[in-house]
Amino acid sequence: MKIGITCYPVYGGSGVVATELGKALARRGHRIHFIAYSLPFRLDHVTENISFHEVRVNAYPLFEYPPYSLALTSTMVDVVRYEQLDLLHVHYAIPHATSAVLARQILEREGLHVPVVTTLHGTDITIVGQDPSFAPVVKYSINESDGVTAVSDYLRQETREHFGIERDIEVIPNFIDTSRFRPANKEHFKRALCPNGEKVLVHVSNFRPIKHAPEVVQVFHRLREEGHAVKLLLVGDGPDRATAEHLARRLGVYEDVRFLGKQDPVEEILSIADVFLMPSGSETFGLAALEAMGCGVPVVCSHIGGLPELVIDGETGFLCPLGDIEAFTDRTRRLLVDEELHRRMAEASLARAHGLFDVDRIVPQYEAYYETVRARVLAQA
Ligand code: GMT
Repeated sequence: MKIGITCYPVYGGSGVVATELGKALARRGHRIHFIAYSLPFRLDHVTENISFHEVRVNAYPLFEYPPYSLALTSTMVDVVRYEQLDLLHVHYAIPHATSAVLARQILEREGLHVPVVTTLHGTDITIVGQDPSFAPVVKYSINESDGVTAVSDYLRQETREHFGIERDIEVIPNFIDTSRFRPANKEHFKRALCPNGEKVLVHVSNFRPIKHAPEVVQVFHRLREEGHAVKLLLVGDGPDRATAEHLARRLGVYEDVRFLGKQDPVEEILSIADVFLMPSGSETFGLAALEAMGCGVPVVCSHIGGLPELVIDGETGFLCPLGDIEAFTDRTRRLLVDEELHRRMAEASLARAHGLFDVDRIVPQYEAYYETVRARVLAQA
C-alpha cells in the first residue's frame, strides 16, 4: 500500500508511534510518505520505501496566525495526487484529522477516493480537544474519518463519553521494537554512574505539567532521607524541568540527580534502571512505561487513564493513587529492598512487554485495519 502518515514530528508519544509505525510498514514492503512540518525526530534514516514531504506555511502580513492546517491540507492533496496514495493515516486529531478530512473532500471532486484513518493518542481527546475552541471540530473530524483507532480502551471510552461519539473505534495499543527495548548488560555504565553500588530510579518525559515530574524528585528525596543508596536519572526536557531542578537543590539532593536532557538512545539509560517512575496526572497509554518494561524495569505509576491496561498492579509494578507521594515512596522502597520481588516484577514486565506489545504483533493490526477501511470506502465509492 502507499500510505501517507502525518504526525507531530517533535519529541512526544504520538510522533514516536507514528514514526515507528511508518518504519515498520516500510520494512514490510509498504511505501510510506511522511507529511509533516519537519522530519520526525525518530526518522533517523530514510530508506527506499520512505519519503518525507515538508509542509511549508508562507508568512503574509495579514496572518497573525499562519494557517498551518490549510497548508497541511494542500500538501496532503498534492502528495495523494502525485504519489497516488491509497490511504492517509493521521496521528493526533488536532489539526491532522481535520486537514485530512478536508483533503479527502477536495480529492473526491476529482474522483479520487482516499480513506482517512485517524489515531487518537491522548491530550487531543483528554485535554486540548475538550477545549471549546476545538471541541466541535474534533468531534466532526472524528466522525468524518473513515476509520478511527485509539491507543487504549480507556481512550476509546473517553472519546465516546466526552464527545458523545457512537461510531466504531478500534483499539490498537502502543508497541515497541523488542530488539531495541530489551535487557542489556551495561555494568560499566552503571558502575561509572553509581560507583558505590547505588540503585537507579529513572523518569522519562517531556516535563509538561501533566507529567508531575517534580513528584519524582519528592519521592527520591524521601528515599534519601530514609538512607537508601540511590541515584535519580531524569531524561527529557520541557516546562517543568527547571522546577524539578530547583526542587532538587532546595531539598539538598541535587548532587545525586542527573538531568540528562533529550536522549534518543533511551534504552541505554533504561538498561541500568532499577525502577521507572511515572506519576503522570493523565496518560492514555504510557509509551515511556512500556519502553521501560521492555528493558525489564518494573514501573511505579499513577492509577489513572490507560496505565492499568499496561501495568498490572503487584505483578509488573505498582499503581499508586494520583499524587500520593507516600504511596509512590513506599512501592519504590519495596522494589529497592526486596530483591526477590524486584526480580519477579522485572521478569513479569519483560514478559508482558515483549509478549503483548511487540512491533511485529501490533503493526499487522494496523495493516488489517487499513484493509478493512479501504474495502469499505471503495465499496461505497
Ligand atoms: O502528552 C504526551 O506525553 C504526548 C502525547 C502525544 O500525543 O504525543 O502522548 C500520548 O500518546 C502516547 C502515544 O500513543 C501515549 O503513550 C501517551 O500516554 C499519551 N500521553 C498522554 O495521554 C498524556
